[in-house]
Amino acid sequence: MKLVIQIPCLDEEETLPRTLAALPRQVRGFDEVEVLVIDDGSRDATADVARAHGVHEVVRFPNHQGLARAFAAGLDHALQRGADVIVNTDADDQYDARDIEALVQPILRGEADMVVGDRDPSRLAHFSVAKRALQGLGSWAVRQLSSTTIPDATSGFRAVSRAAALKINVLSDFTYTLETIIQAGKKQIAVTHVPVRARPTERPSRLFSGASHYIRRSVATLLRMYAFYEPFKFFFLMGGVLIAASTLIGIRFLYNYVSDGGAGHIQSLILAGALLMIGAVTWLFGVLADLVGRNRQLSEEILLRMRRLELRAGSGPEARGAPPREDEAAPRRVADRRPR
Ligand SMILES: Nc1nc2c(ncn2[C@@H]2O[C@H](COP(=O)(O)OP(=O)(O)O)[C@@H](O)[C@H]2O)c(=O)[nH]1
Ligand SMILES: [Mg+2]
Repeated sequence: MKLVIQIPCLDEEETLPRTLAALPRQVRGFDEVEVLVIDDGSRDATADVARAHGVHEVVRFPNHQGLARAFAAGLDHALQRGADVIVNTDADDQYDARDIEALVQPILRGEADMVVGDRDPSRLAHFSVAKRALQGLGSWAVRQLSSTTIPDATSGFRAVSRAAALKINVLSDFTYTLETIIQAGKKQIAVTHVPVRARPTERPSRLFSGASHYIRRSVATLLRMYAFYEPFKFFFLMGGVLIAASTLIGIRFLYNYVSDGGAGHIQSLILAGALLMIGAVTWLFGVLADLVGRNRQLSEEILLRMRRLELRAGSGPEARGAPPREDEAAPRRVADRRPR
């Protein structure tokens, strides 16, 4: 069994040595522990610092591509290295590396394929009241959308099994945290959480430039995720609001028509008609978006099979001819073929 610990980094030369020094060299249940650093085009010496501290692989982007891409690239490289379990942690030493052992346990016991470290943000003294409230709200929205019970959705301290890492497709170009939980919920990836310790970090966030940036990006991410994973509901709701408004205005027109002949209220009639049409078209969009969504499911299935074939040609359990896990999906005649 191999554990790969991945750390996405942006300009982390200062805190990375401390983070790396704290990582466990051995973890119960694993024969090997490796460290992978993804340097997202840092302008400081992050990659050199990582190499100097003996990490097993540094993936360096020539330009800045964002945390979500770095996370996804990390999963890809960890899979290529033959990881059975992948742990993601932050470079700012926020998460206590001693908790890695607890984080991987639900996967080792076969109870989950994704484990999110729960910092209990409502009680984190070093978070401001506003940050705690925002995180609480964001986590609540993610729970609604994903039908999971994850209390701390923005936590970057996570463990994912090989099977889950193969299935996850990060599409956001901002952060992976919310999207991966929603995907886990939608793709029937068993997800759970364990309590972890978190330390205050003094350095400014690399991810957000301030509270308003944080809110804008999080709301945009959640709205997009909702449209993406529940397209029919999303457009049905939007169309419903328009049609409800059209009905109210229409009733107002009818009332005026009956009471005083409707003279001078023709604008209401036009507005009601226009809203009704836009609402109906929005519902039609919902049907289209639903069909597109089905198509995406097929594409994701193809991607999953391709990843397996790719990995089979390279290294890792697939290359050694290990059969895919039972629950990884339905009949897979192509993927099940032994390598020649
Ligand atoms: N690759 C990459 N990593 C990032 C980016 N922004 C933040 N990170 C890394 O993601 C982790 C969490 O970032 P941090 O600034 O601590 O976020 P916060 O704790 O949510 O404020 C750290 O390891 C950062 O180096 C980015 O744009 N690209
Ligand atoms: Mg941090």
